[in-house]
Amino acid sequence: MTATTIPGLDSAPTTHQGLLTWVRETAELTQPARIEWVDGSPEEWTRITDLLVDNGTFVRLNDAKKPNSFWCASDPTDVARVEDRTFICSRDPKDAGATNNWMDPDDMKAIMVERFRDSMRGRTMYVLPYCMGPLDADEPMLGAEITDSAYVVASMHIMTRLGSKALELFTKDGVEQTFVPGLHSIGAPLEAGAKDAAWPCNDTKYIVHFPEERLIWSYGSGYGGNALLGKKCYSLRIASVKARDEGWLAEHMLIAKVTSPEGVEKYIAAAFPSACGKTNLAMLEPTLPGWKVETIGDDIAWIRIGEDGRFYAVNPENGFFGVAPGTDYHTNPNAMRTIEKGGSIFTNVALTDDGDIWWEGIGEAPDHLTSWKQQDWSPEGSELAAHPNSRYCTPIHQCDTRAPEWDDPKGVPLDAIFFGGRRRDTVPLVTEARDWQHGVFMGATLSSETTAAATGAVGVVRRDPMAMLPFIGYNAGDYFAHWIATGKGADADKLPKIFYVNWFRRDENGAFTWPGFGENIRVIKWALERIAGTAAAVDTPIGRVPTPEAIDTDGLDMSDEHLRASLAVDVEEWRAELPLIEEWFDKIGAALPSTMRDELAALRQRLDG
Ligand code: GTP
Ligand code: SPV
Ligand code: MN
Repeated sequence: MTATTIPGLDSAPTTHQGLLTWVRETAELTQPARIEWVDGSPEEWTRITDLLVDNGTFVRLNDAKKPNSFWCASDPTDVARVEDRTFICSRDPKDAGATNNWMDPDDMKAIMVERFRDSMRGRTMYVLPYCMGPLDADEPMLGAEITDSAYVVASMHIMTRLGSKALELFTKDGVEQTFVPGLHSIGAPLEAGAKDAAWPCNDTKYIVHFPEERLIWSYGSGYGGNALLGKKCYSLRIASVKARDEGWLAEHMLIAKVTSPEGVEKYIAAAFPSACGKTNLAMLEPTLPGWKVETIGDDIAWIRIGEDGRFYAVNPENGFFGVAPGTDYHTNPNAMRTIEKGGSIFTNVALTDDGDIWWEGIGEAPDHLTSWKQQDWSPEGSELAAHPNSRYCTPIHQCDTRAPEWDDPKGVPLDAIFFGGRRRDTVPLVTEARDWQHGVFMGATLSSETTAAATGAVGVVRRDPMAMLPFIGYNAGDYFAHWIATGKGADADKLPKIFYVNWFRRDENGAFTWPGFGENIRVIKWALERIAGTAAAVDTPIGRVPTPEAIDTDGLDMSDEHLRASLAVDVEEWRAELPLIEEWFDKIGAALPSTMRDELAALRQRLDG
């Protein structure tokens, strides 16, 4: 079939020649049965979700419990990001660096073109124009995804500013604007008369970025960060390259507004690796009376330096794609209230017999469930009902705690940046960096146990710089240099203060030493008091940590022993980190800024001193 005979090609609602040419060429390559231009309307949501129900991909939830919401189970092999199949195909391998998979872009394209050839046969090819970040930004950050997955269409309805309003911006002021093209295919052509799978995908997966071309090609997976290309692929991997070139930062960070009982408003951002607490902190319900936390973003921050020299952060997303297990009215009541309102997609959680959702940590299990593997499940069995990386996908506009300025194109001025990881030992509850460069060192050497958010072993400690290991679109050494340069370019007293936190330290019985969640406001309070110059700290070899008295423990139900254990800096444990940091720096190689080695040498000296 030549593309001109594919239904839908002629009905393009745009005159943008670049977009039209790309759509036509992609249709000729992938040979879909029809083409649909996605408009992002509520009618379209209804039509697409109905289609997904008819196809057996979605189960409509009980309207009385979760209105306009859907349960979905993926193929059991397609449940998380695939880091070993994710590539940065820069022209020069040096530009991908030691932390990314690399292949020559021409070689990669030759392989992938054969994968994409005829890959949409029998399917609908959807064209999704979208905008990451506010539509009224000076430079709207446009993208277009071509996909053969209706699940992706429904999810992008929630996660991005999708459809007609974004498409209008493609020809803003009569000028054809640039956009990031993302081609996605699940790699499962549907032969005539064949019955479709509920979650079609391919055993072979490629998640590929061409940074110089600002281009994304994704094949074989329908899941989350592999397939919703506006999220990690665009807003982190491609955006980080653009940010390097233009002097800003694209980071894996939540953004929140914190108001004290005195009414002082501060903005914070925090980078924690996947499944390490961003969404929970972004929606935190403070246990300290009078404190208020409002949500601006829960996963990604684009940070630009304003005319006044401060760091302004914008959330490019429009919804939450949050980890379900562990979420309940005690840990994250605001997430619960958000999803209760409906319009949500639940992937790989369990389904109750009365058409509601369930997961580990949401309360007592009913006697019978349909597990994420679509099997009968009862509490007596040993299998998990929900996959550990099961997710809710829900619109940000129905989150009661969203800050009024959440979609201000200017962004919000950051007062503090928190780096954090999941470590059962070594890393104390909170440490304040001495200065910007020391803070960058803390971020660059951040370590965390791997989680179910990516395929592979769980619980293995690895370096995850700025929580960006799987998302830096270029050389990690250059990325650290960019962080240092960004700080140098800004007014020193306007720089956000940097802190390093760990909610996940454990005692000898394996229990968390710190209660976490809503109690984390106590740590934020200390950090903001440090900025104001009113809280006490002790200087340790790794940075400044609170004295136990400096943490507000009013009304906190926890032993003094656990508090001290949370805050402890154990010199021997930190000495054991040194060779690991050394090894990590050796891996990064020549691109590592010498200041990072200086920081390591200084840390070593302080630990020995
Ligand atoms: P991604 O969406 O994958 O980027 O994860 P995230 O960083 O947003 O993590 P999220 O807030 O969803 O938390 C991941 C898991 O950690 C969930 O099971 C939470 O219940 C748990 N968690 C979050 N905050 C805390 C905390 O302060 N203490 C403890 N013990 N667990 C926490
Ligand atoms: C993460 O893994 O950091 C996520 C989920 O937020 S995904 O969208 O799959 O990247
Ligand atoms: Mn999250």
